[in-house]
Amino acid sequence: MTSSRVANKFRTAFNYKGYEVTRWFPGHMAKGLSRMRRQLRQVDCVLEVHDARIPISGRTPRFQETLSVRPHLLVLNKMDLADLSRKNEIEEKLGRQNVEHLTFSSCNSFKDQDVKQIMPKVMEILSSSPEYHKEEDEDITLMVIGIPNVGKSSLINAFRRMYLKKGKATPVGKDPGITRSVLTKIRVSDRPSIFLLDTPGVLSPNIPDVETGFKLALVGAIKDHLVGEDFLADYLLFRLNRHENFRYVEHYGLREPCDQVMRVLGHIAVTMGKSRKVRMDSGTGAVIVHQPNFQVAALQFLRDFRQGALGPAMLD
Ligand SMILES: Nc1nc2c(ncn2[C@@H]2O[C@H](COP(=O)(O)OP(=O)(O)OP(=O)(O)O)[C@@H](O)[C@H]2O)c(=O)[nH]1
Ligand SMILES: [Mg+2]
Repeated sequence: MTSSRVANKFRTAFNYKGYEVTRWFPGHMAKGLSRMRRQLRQVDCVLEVHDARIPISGRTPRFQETLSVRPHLLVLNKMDLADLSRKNEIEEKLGRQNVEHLTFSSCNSFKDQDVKQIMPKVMEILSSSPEYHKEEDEDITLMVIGIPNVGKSSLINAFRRMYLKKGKATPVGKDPGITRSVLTKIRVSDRPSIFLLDTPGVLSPNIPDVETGFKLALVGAIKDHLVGEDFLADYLLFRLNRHENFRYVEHYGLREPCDQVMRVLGHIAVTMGKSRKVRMDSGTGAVIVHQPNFQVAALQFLRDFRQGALGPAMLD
């Protein structure tokens, strides 16, 4: 069967009816944003980090409004997890949204090739900025901003590793909302003398639509329970099939691609040996039956996707 004939069997649109994404704008985000605004005067350039798998959606409009008074570089990070076959189209779209300076990076590899290009770009942007007048030995301060979990703190640690040969200065973690303390100033280079301000991930107080919420949750920028793991797993399956990315079939040992999430999750749960006991009424009394643990399977499916085990992704 050719891949396009296989794809015809699948949903061509996801039915969002009845789905909701719970609002998530905790106090540390509001506080963070107002502190960031106040500190702007000391900042020479803003590095906005975003996830390369959602290059267009999910950026916070408030950043653009309030922080755009400073030179700006958009860093699309986690490129190791992204399908960048439509890179030119992405660059054009962002150009139309007034993104003048853009670069891609991955801070998961110790080669740091892509991270190495960032500082020279920043220097280029600064030297072409009309307001920028600095002596050679003056400190340069960059503020790293972005939504949660895109790799802001990882990027800072990568710079330190690269330029100072020093270990982690700011904690990173797989869940969104790791950096909470506002504006930690971290030295990343001696010559030139460069400091980076790490900031907490900040979302829009209201996520504009359910689809954006699903995309943000899939890349781990918001917590799963705001959408619901089972809905999210269904959305992931829809996206994989829609893009004819059938790596999951081999990864989980399925016979063929499938558009029914419960069947896929049931198979994953059985392969993992995960079942749960459920009380059922048999008509003559309650009996305990063993069912596949769909919840555990959904979490595994999401985890595998986020780690790149199901292939590179592009959600926009
Ligand atoms: N695959 C991959 N993972 C990355 C990359 N950069 C960061 N990560 C991982 O993404 C997760 C989040 O990284 P952080 O640096 O804590 O992200 P953050 O933007 O500072 O997150 P908050 O502080 O929660 O806003 C961690 O598990 C990192 O190891 C990358 O380029 N590729
Ligand atoms: Mg952080």
